[in-house]
Amino acid sequence: MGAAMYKCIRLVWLQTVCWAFLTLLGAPSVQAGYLYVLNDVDGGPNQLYGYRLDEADGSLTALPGFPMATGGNGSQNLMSQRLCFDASHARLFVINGGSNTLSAYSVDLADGSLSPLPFSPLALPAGPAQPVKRWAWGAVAVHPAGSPLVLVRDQLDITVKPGQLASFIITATTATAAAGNPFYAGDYVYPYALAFSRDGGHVYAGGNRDTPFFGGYRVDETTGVLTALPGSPFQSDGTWPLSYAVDIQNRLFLYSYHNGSVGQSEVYTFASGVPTAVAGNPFASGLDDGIFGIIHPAGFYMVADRIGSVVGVFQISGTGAGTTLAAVPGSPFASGGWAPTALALNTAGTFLYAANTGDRNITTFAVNPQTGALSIAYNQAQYTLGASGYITGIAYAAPPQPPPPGDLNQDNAINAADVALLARLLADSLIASQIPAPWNGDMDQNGVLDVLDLTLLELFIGL
Ligand SMILES: [Ca+2]
Ligand SMILES: [Ca+2]
Repeated sequence: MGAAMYKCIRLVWLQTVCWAFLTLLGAPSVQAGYLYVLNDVDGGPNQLYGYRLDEADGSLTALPGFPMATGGNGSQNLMSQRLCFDASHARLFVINGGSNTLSAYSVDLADGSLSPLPFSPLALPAGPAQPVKRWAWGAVAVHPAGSPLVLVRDQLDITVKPGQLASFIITATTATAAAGNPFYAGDYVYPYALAFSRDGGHVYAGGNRDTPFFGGYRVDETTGVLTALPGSPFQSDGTWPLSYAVDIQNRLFLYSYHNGSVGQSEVYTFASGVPTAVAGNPFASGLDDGIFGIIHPAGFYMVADRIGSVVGVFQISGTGAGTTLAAVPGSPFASGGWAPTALALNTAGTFLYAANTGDRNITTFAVNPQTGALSIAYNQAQYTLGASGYITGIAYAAPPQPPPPGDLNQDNAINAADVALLARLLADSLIASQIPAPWNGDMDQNGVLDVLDLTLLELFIGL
């Protein structure tokens, strides 16, 4: 067996072991999570569906009081990110495309009920042209620390600079527009999808048209101001770059069309937020219409294929520029409904939820954490999420995760900065009581901080 292959296998093993540690750490305090789904009603009142999860078997129980109207109208737009959850403050945000507003809620994690925040509904920056649906805001995402909140749109009007972002500083009682709202996305950047880097310092958008360009922006966490990164817009290998997801090693995953026709997945590493394609880019996907991406904690990139009504699962191997993606055996997996548009995972990573816009139902997949294989555990009846409308967002809501072992500086990513901190702890021979409690470098969770932990951490990020 070659050294490279051996290292690769060791890394896969390590990724799974680290995920198992995460699950174990979370186990004593596992609290049932909730699932919210948006039925986007073109020109009518948007409907929010709410469910309590059974974290043991993945089943869904409708919450009392749902579906509930968001207080704003929808617009079809066939979007997939019009709903997002801020785990750090238990807040839920919903775009009402037809009313050009944002509904914002505080989620009671004891019973799943929603209470509007004082600034809800928030008026969003107006567009330059009618009709409304041609310039409606398409996607929303929130900084890992809860602020700012960023929205994107492609106005589908090439007579004006069409791609825009908007940013708001969020508190418990206020939403303040960043100076300069809305921001120009950049030439040939037509936002459909949106994702933050792990530390929230940067945000990425693009994917609504057949250009290879996507934008990257620096996020000022105090003012909310977004500034194009040097070199933005960036060029992907294919067109329509979307389905963004960023993993714990701060790598960007996306889906695009090689030569405008063949679906593929891509990986980028960041240097000060600027993306660089990994050496093996792009990777075969076996998908046709990847529309939404999510990272499973055991090291899988999962993509909903709307036209194919399937979900692709790709094993992430290697690190840094040597990162590769390969479809797991059995991928893609048939969804339990027509046209999945968005995905959500529970905290433990044991269940994947696909929102199918064609049949307006949710498929519950059980996830095999060793292989990444999906099997349907439950499937809602057709039209459970309404007799009409489009499903344009799904969000899992639960208390925030404890920081994983290895993220010593608590910036949500595991990288060289954490290795440097751990090396310093060991070099200084600090005893346990001298180490700041959140500096969790005990990778093998044996209660002892030693050189083995440093080796594990270095292996994990490929040093
Ligand atoms: Ca870190
Ligand atoms: Ca240890």
